[in-house]
Amino acid sequence: MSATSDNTSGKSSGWIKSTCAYCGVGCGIEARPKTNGQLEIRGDHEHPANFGRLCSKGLALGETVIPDGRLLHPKIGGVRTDWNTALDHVAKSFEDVIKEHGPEAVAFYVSGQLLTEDYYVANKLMKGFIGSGNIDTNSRLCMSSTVAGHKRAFGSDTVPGCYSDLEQADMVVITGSNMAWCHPVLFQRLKAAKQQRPELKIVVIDPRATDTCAIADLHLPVKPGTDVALFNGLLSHLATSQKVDESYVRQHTEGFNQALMCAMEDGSDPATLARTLEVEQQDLKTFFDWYARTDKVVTLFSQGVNQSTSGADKVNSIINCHLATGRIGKPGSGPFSLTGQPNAMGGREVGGLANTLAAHMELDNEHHHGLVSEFWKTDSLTTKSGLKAIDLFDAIEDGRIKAVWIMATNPVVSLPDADKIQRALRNCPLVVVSDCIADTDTTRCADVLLPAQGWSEKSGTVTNSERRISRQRRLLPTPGEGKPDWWIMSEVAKRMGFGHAFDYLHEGDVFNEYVRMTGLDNSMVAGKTQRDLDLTGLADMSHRDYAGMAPQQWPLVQMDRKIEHKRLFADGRFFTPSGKAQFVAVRHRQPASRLSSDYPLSLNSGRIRDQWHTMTRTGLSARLGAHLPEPYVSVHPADAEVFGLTHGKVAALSNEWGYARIRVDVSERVNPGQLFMPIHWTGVMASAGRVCTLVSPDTDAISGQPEFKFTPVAIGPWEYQSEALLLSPGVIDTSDLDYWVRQKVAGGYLYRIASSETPKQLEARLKPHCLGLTASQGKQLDFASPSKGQFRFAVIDGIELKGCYLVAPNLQEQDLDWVQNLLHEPVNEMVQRSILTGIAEGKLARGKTVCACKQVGRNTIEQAIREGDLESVSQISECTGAGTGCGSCVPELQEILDESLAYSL
Ligand SMILES: Nc1nc2c(c(=O)[nH]1)N[C@H]1C(S)=C(S)[C@@H](COP(=O)(O)OP(=O)(O)OC[C@H]3O[C@@H](n4cnc5c(=O)[nH]c(N)nc54)[C@H](O)[C@@H]3O)O[C@H]1N2
Ligand SMILES: Nc1nc2c(c(=O)[nH]1)N[C@H]1C(S)=C(S)[C@@H](COP(=O)(O)OP(=O)(O)OC[C@H]3O[C@@H](n4cnc5c(=O)[nH]c(N)nc54)[C@H](O)[C@@H]3O)O[C@H]1N2
Ligand code: SF4
Ligand SMILES: [Mo]
Repeated sequence: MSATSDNTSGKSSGWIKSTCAYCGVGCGIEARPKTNGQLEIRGDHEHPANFGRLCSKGLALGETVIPDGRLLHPKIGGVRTDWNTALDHVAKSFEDVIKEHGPEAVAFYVSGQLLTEDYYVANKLMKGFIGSGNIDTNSRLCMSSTVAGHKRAFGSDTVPGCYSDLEQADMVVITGSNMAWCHPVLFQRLKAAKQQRPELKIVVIDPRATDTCAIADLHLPVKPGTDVALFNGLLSHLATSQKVDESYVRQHTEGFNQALMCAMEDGSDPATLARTLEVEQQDLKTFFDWYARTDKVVTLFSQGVNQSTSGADKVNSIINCHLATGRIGKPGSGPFSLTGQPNAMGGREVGGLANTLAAHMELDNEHHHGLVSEFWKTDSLTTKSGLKAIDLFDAIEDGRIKAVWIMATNPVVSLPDADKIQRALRNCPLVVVSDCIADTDTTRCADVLLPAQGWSEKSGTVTNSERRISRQRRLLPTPGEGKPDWWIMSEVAKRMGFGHAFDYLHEGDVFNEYVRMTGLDNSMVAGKTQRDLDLTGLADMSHRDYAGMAPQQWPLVQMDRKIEHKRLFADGRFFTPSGKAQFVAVRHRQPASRLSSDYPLSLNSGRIRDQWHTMTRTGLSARLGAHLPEPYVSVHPADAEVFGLTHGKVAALSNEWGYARIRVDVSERVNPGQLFMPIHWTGVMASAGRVCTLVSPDTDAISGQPEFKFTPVAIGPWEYQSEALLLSPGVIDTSDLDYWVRQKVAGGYLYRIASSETPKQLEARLKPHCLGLTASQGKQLDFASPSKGQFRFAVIDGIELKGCYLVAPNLQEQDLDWVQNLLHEPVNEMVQRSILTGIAEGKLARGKTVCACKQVGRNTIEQAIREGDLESVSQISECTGAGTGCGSCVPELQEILDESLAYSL
C-alpha cells in the first residue's frame, strides 16, 4: 500500500531508519549498531524533513546511548524491586487514593517526548477509565498558546503549512524563535533557499541578537512582550495601505472589523508604536512595507510568542495578518508554529492536554464525548477539563492531589517557581516517576521509580511540526529492565481492573486503535472531513506495514490515501461552525510582572545550540558539552557597569521566587535592561544554575502557558576568593562546595569550582578527591605557590591521567579549555609540563571548541585565518574542517572571521 515503504523493516545493509530524538523538525536518521554497543548515525536522505541533513545534536545521538546513569530496575522507596511488585504497588496506591478522595485526587504529568502510542494510552487511562481530566503535559509549557490561538482562529489545532513553504516563500518572518539553534536543520533549509534566491527577505523579531539573525535582512529587537502591538501595527498598516484581500476576508473570515479596530488603537500611529516596541521607526516601516508588498509570506513562531502572559493573543495577532491578506493554505504562505519536542504534535493529536480529548475531539462537545465513550467502551469518560500544569502542581502542593505519575519530563527543573515544585513533590504522598535516567532533580523526589526504555530502544511514532508522522524504531537492546511507557501504563491499567481496554500486545495495536479513532464520525462533507485530523488511510495497515511505514503527512484520508494533502485550508474553509476563519480582536498588554527598583531587570530564558533541555541525554556527550560548558547570564555592557559585573566572573541573581549563581557573559546581544539565561542546567549538574527557580508562575489566562521569557530579577556580583578546575573519572561529592558546575568530558567529568574560601583552603578540600584516585604505583605531580594562591596537582598512572586540579584566585583570565581533554590524552612530558605550569603547550593549545562535530577550537581557527590570510568561512572550513559537520557553527565562524579581519585592519 502507498502508506508503507518498499522495505518493510526500514532496514538496508544494516542501517535502520528512525527519527531523531530531539526537536520538532523530526529529522530522519539511519542508525547502525556498532560492536561496542554504540550507534553509527547518519541523516536519512529519503526523509522529507531533512533530506539527509542532521545538526550537532542529531549527529551526536550515537554518543548518548551509553549505559551511564541509566535507571535499570523498578524501585520503591529507593529499594530495588521487581516489575510485578512495582506495578501492583502503583495500581493499588492509585486505587486507594481514588476510593478515598475521588478521581480528581490523582494526576498524570506527561511529555511531548513520549511516543504517540504512549501518549494515547496515558490519555485513555486517565480521562477514559480513571475518569479524571487531570492529565497535563509539558506541552502546556511549550505549545498551548498556539493550540489556543489555532482553535480560536481555525476551530481546530491545525498547523496549515509544510516545510517546503519556507523554500517557496518570498519573505519569511521569524518571531520569537532562535531557529539557528533550536530547529537547526530547518534553518539550514531556509538558509540554502536564501543563498539560492538572495531576494528572499528574512526578518527576525527577537529582543536578542541571536545566531538566527545571521541570515536576516532585518532584525527588530523588540521590547520583550510587545509582539501583539507589532502585529496590530502591521494589520493597521495593511488596512491603511489597501493591502487587505477584501474578497478573501469577505468569503472566508469573520470578525475583521473588530480586530482592525483594536489593532488601530495599538498600532495606527507609527511613532507611538515605535516607542512601545523600542525599535527604530524606519525599521518598522521597512518591515511593514515588505510584508505589505510580498504575496508569499511565512511567519514562523515559537517560544518568544508562546511563553507569555499574552501568548494566545500573540498567536492570533500573527494569524490575523495572514487572514487579512489571504496568505494561508497557499504555497509559500502561512502562519507556522514550530513545535519544540519531537512529539509535541503527536501529543496534541491524541489529546495530551487537560482540556482536550483524543483525535482532535473536544471534552466540552457532547457529541464527541459520546463517540469516544462508545469507542473506548467506557462509562467513566470525564466530562470536565483537568487542571493545567501550573494549577496541577498547586493542587499537589495544597494536598488536593495525593498521587501523581510523572513521565518523560523533569518538572523540578522545567516548571516555573521550581523550588515550589520540589516542595510540592516532597510533600505529595505518592510520586511515581518513569524515566530512563536514574538521577534527575525529579527522580530525587520520587517514591516509586519505573525504568523506561530510552530513545534507541523504543518503537512507535512521532509527529513533527509539519504534521508528518515518522517511525521511531528499536535500534539497541534495553539495558536492565526498562520497558516501553505504553506497556507500563497498560499493566497498571490492567491491575486497576481495566484489562479489557488495555490488552495491547504491540505498540502497533495502539497505533491502529488511534488511527481508527480519527475516523469516528469524520466522514467527508463536500470533499472535506469534519475534523482536520484524519488518518484513516492507515487504518488497514498490518503490523508488518506499521514496521515499515514511511513518513506520512496528515490528513491521510481513507478515500484518497494516495494523495498527500500537504497544506490545509487551501479551499478557504475552516473547522469553525460557520466554516469561516475567525479574526480575534486583541490588544497589547504588558507582561504580568512589573520591573521595580528591587528587581529592575527582565530575565529572558531559552536554549543553547548543543544541549537538550535538562541535559539528561545531551549531557552525556563530551562533544556537545564543549561548546558552552557552564551556565551563564548574558548582560549588556552598560548594565554590567551599573551592577558591578565582570565578564567571566560569577553573578548572583535573585527575586522573590529564588536565586541562581552563574557566570557573567557581558554581551551586546542583549539589550540594556534585559538578561538572558539558558534553561539547561539542573541541580544534578550545577550548584545553583536552574533558571526556573527564578521564573514567576504567571500564566496566560487563555492557554495556561507560563511566562518563561519575562521575570523581574536583581543581579549583582558573587564574590569569591578562589577558583578551581578539577578532573575526575567519576562523579564527586560536591556538598561542601559553594559554586560548582559539572561537565561531561571524555573519560570522566570536569568540575568548574569557585569558592568563598582562600585558594589554600579550597585546595585542602579538593586534594582528597584526587588522592582517592591514586593507584599504588601512581605518580603525583604537585605544584604549590601559596603566595600567589596557585596549586596544581595531578595523579598519573603510567601514561594515563587519573585526575587533577588547578586552583588559583582567578582562573577565568587564562585559557583553560585544554584541561577538558586531558583524561583522554596520553600523558607525555608536554602534558605534564602544561599541568604544572597551568599553560597549554603544543596541540593542547587549540582553544575553546567552536565546531562540536569536528572538534575544532577557536585558537586553531584564528591561527588558520592569520597564517593563511583566509577571507571566507568556506576557506576556514577547507583548512580546519570546522563547519563541515552539521554547519551550526557557521555563524560563529563568520563572527570570528569578522573579528579577526577587523583586528587586522
Ligand atoms: N538546541 C536545542 N534545540 C531545541 C531544544 C533544546 O532544548 N535545545 N528544545 C526544543 C523545544 S521543546 C522547543 S519548545 C524549541 C524552542 O525553540 P525557540 O522558541 O526557538 O527557543 P527559545 O530559545 O526558547 O526562545 C526563542 C527566542 O524567543 C526570544 N524572545 C523572548 N522574549 C520574546 C518576545 O517577547 N518576543 C519575541 N518575538 N521573542 C522573544 C528569545 O530571546 C529567544 O531567542 O526548541 C526545540 N529545539
Ligand atoms: N525557564 C524556562 N523554562 C522552560 C522553558 C523555557 O524556555 N524557559 N521551556 C519549556 C519547554 S518549551 C519545554 S518543552 C520544557 C522541557 O522540559 P522537560 O520536559 O522537563 O525536559 P527534559 O530534559 O526533556 O525532560 C525529559 C525527561 O524524560 C526522560 N526521558 C527521555 N525519554 C524518555 C522516554 O521515552 N520515557 C520516559 N519515561 N522518560 C524519558 C529524560 O531522561 C528526562 O528526564 O521546559 C520548559 N521550561
Ligand atoms: S534539527 Fe537536529 S535536533 Fe532537530 S530533529 Fe533534526 S537532527 Fe534532530
Ligand atoms: Mo518545548
